[in-house]
Amino acid sequence: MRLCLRARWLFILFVLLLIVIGYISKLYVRFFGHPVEKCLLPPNVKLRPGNHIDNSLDLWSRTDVKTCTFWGAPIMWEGMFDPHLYDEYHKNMGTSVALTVFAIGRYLKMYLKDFLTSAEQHFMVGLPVTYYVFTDAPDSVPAVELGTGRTLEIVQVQRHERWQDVSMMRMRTIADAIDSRIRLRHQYVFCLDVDQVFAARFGSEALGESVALLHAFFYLSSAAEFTYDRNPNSTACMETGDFYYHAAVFGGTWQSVKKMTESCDRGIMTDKKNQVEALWQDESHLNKYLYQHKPSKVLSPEYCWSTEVGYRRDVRVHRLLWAEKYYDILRT
Ligand code: 5GW
Ligand code: MN
Repeated sequence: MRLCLRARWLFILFVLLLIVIGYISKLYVRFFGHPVEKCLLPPNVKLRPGNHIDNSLDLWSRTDVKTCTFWGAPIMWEGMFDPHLYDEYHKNMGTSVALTVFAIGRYLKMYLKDFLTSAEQHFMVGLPVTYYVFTDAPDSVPAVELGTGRTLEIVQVQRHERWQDVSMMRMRTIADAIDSRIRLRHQYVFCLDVDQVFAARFGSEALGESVALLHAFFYLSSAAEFTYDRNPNSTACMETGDFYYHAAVFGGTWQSVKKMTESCDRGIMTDKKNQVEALWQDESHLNKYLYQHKPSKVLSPEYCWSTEVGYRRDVRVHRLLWAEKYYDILRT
């Protein structure tokens, strides 16, 4: 009887202790931030200045996903940001955005029209945007009705024989276009694959110093599963990394996209000289660069989702969707 009574008291005491510990840790997180994120932040990390728009992000509004990298870059998920606040901010700042897209060979007829039409509905609506369409067939670019302040420029490029080269030459071409046209007119550049369709807001919250996208296939995977280039003869070779980024969407200020694309191009050219090609061509080089030069903002897979992955509760919005691949027709 005595023993039973003592056990009961001990049990009550134990429960009380748990409640107190839980409460203290909650208070700690509230006032000092998440202990894990906190201790992993390198001491020399450059924090955002006090008036930065990204300070309006609510990293705690989503507890089901990772909303911040260990180096302090936000990972953008639905619910974390106020779209109106971002749009107002960028309208006041006079922000103008360049969107580069390549439509070469059969990709033009297959994808460009839907890409542009859907971008008019969802990409940076309300901001001035110029589409830079790189193509080998300027006369075949479809006429698409554009909103006010939005324009389209066609840039003729040479068509490469190998599809791998079509994909890789984009880095050099984007860097050149930034030099010759973009840097005089736009603060930001986004570089996108054409084989995708916008389906919901892809707005000004995505703008940042340097922006990279989590690949829909790998956003829950660990570093060992990432399909980095592992060939030591390639300049893109990497043992480990932070994330697997998808080259179908990247961006940032023109200055940082210029550095990014030039560096990837240098890697690609060095590899060519050494007669090696990285596993996923330009994407492998981009991943290497972003491991060495951490992006200031990371986009969740909402910003480029593939329905092939299936339903995921954490991906609440599909802002951009992979279009169907017709590899049998297109890669011949
Ligand atoms: C054609 C065959 C194989 C691979 C690429 C091409 C190809 C790509 C092309 O013939 N024309 C072209 O404009 N591209 C551009 O490169 C498109 O903007 C395309 O979205 C981008 C990357 O190629 P994708 O989309 O086939 O690559 P994945 O990684 O999405 O499969
Ligand atoms: Mn693609």
